[in-house]
Amino acid sequence: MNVWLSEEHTAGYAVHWRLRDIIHVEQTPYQELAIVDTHEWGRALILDSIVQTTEVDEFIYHEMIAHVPMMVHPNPVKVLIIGGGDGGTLREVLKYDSVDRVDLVEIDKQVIEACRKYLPTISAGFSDDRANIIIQDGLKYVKEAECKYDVVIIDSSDPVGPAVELFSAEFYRDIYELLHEDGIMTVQAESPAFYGDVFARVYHNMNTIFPRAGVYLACVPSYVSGFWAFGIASKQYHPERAAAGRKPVTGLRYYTTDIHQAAFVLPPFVQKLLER
Ligand code: AG3
Repeated sequence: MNVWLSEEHTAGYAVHWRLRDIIHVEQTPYQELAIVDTHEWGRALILDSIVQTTEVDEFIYHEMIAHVPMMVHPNPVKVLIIGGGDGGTLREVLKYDSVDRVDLVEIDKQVIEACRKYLPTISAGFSDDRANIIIQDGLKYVKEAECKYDVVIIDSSDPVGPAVELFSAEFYRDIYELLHEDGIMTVQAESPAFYGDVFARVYHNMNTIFPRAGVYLACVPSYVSGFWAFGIASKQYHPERAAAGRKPVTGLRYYTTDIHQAAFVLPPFVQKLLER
């Protein structure tokens, strides 16, 4: 099969993925959803022609968005994930015995259904009894929810259309209210190389609401530029290192407590994006 998926990153830069197979395509009320099989990256979830996750490198993104906050908190019990319909972040959070419930709020139930069917290694966490799936708009959920969380993770798609609000200070304020007094939030913050304005905006918005805010980096090869950022905001704990004496769960392939600290070291050009 000589079919290529073309992912346009900017008006002048695109990446092409040669496909082995198109496994599933459907139009949901929110987006065009596809599961494809690639040559070197395994299967991938594609939403509106944007690669959201691939079987080969998803562990990097999911370990870094989940284990950094989970290791800063000394004893996370209740966790909220906004988005994350593929289940990768959920799978990582469920690795902690201290966790007794994870609420996952995803707007598009068809993403969850397709990932459960076609991406079983990523979506395995959905069958865990501690996973509570809520099909709702995350913006609405955080305004109305009454329970409190130790860790909130925003695993969103790019800030396009309705997802724009998931990067706003107002949304972060609602999450602040949902966190316990020592709670922590992490967000995916796009590429500092290509979307420096989004990345800087995430940081400043977090900084206006939370006493501590930081950003950290990881290499996620299948994402735009491969150079990816996360934002972390904390009410109390210092986000740049794991809580004293805390040991990572076994079997991780990217996260270590040394990587955790190293990820917060920013090259000067990235640091500069954060200056106002
Ligand atoms: N979360 C962030 C994907 C952003 C990718 N953007 C891009 N390639 N332009 C995806 C969900 C992973 N659980």
